[in-house]
Amino acid sequence: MNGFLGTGATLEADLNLSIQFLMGIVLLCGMFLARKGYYRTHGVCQGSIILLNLVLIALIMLPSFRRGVVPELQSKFVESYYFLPTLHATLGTIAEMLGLYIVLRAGTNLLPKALCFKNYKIWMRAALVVWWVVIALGITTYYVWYIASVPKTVAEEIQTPPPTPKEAAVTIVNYEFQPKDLTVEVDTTVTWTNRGARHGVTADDGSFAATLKNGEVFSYIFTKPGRFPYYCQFHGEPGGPKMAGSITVVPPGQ
Ligand SMILES: [Cu+2]
Repeated sequence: MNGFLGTGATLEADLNLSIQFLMGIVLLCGMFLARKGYYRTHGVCQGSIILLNLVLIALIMLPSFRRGVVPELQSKFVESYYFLPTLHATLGTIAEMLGLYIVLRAGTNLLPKALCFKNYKIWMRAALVVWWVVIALGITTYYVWYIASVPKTVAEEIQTPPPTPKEAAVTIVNYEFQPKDLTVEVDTTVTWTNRGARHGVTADDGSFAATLKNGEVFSYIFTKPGRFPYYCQFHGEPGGPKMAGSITVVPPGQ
């Protein structure tokens, strides 16, 4: 399902981005609460944000990182597409742990004396700065994943003539090819349009291969009858069952 920010990102990604940004603002407000002497409200405010963030990490960010980044991390670490989310995830983990530590120290008596810091201001300010650096990295990751290359605007798409019988379309959305299995006549041009993070379209028999960022398209003309399975080289493998699809090509008039 597409999100509400109009970038072609998933609803999850849009929700997460918006909530993270709002949480950063709430943390800043929480800082002013402490300055004014409302320590209890301050504690509840910052503590809730840190716990809410833990939920978002578990439900959205960690799964997305494991799906989109981990499989390609070793070979493509230097690319901003993989490097930025990795830096974001590393610093984000540190920020979350720092936050939990401060909550334990300031809000409970659970920590042994040796682990208790004295200078609240320094620890809390450092955590807030790291937290905002992480938010900035998260926004940059969102930009690189979903906005950096969107060559076609919606307006251009509307001007594109409707597909003739010899053209067919597959949309890549939410880690799926839609439709997953498509039947076309010989000499049909099939066009894949990516409406998500980076994906691939690779024939099992190697006859075509492409990598598509969000908004990019790839076309291939099928000139011979047969069944042509393909997969995403980032999130699937030949034969499925993960991210894969097939084009069945039949003689004209069938
Ligand atoms: Cu994919």
